[in-house]
Amino acid sequence: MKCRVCRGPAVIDVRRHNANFCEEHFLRLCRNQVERAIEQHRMLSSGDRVLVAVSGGKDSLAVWDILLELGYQVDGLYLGLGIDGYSGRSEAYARAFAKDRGLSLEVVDLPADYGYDIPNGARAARRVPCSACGLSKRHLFDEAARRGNYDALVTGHNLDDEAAVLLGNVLRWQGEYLGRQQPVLPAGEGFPRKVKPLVRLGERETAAYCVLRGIEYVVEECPMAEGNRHLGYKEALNAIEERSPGTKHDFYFGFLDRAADRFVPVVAEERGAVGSCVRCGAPANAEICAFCRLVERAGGRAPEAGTDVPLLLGRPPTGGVS
Ligand code: Q46
Ligand code: ZN
Ligand code: ZN
Repeated sequence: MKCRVCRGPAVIDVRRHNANFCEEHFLRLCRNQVERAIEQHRMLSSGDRVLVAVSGGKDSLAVWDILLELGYQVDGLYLGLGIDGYSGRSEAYARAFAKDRGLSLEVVDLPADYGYDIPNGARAARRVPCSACGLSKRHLFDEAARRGNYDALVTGHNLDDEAAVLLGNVLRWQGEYLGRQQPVLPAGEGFPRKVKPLVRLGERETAAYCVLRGIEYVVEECPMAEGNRHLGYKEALNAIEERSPGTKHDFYFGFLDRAADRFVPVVAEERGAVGSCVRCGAPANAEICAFCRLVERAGGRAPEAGTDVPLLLGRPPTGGVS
């Protein structure tokens, strides 16, 4: 197996590109793909202050690392979900990554700061765990980005994630969700710009990137994911990809090129009609936002004003996160 670029010994094959790469040229490929995604979709500008949502897994640590390599100023935000064992291990990887590199990491912890955890809170609120989790993440990531005055919020969604979500949304023709499938959601009405710089990389590639860069990450999957639909869609797409490499890429980027625009007005309508939550001040379509309702039903509590002091590691933040 020889590297396509230098003909030296290859360490990985990327069937989608029908090519093998040595370590140096694979790492370069990953950076190039991220750079290309950022340029193509106008995700970030040089000088942007960026907040990355870090889970301790391969994708979010890889995107943090690549964005730093590309010269962006990036701080991290870790959200503790209170999932037995898994959350503690994930947090340890996120903290170690930040500490070793002198980076700023904000830690928000659902049990300590909001009085509920995902498994019990979801049960009390009669939601499935991933729904309570997704709502909590969206609200708290948005809130941290606003509070810290960041230009953009980065998530580690990769090509496998986006293709699987797209498959799920297409199977049910969920217009509002299809409108959100853009790799960039522009800022507006209290929402930060949200970007997904890993959309041109598959999860096998982000895992290999971490291994080659010596980045340690939590390998186990969240135990709540077991049996959820999203995993089923990933498995189905993996089976198709195995037979026809490049299908995930063509499915997702074909959607972006030919169909995604049709669904954007649905999101614009949804985002346009916002007022403010009377409890937390976040943008909301009702008197009390969905997150505050979830906290209440989950038996938690919103932190009193001034007591929500995030933990910071590494160098002090350069902006409003304190
Ligand atoms: S963390 Fe949360 Fe995922 Fe775990 S509870 Fe579900 S949504 S599976 S990305
Ligand atoms: Zn090479
Ligand atoms: Zn609220």
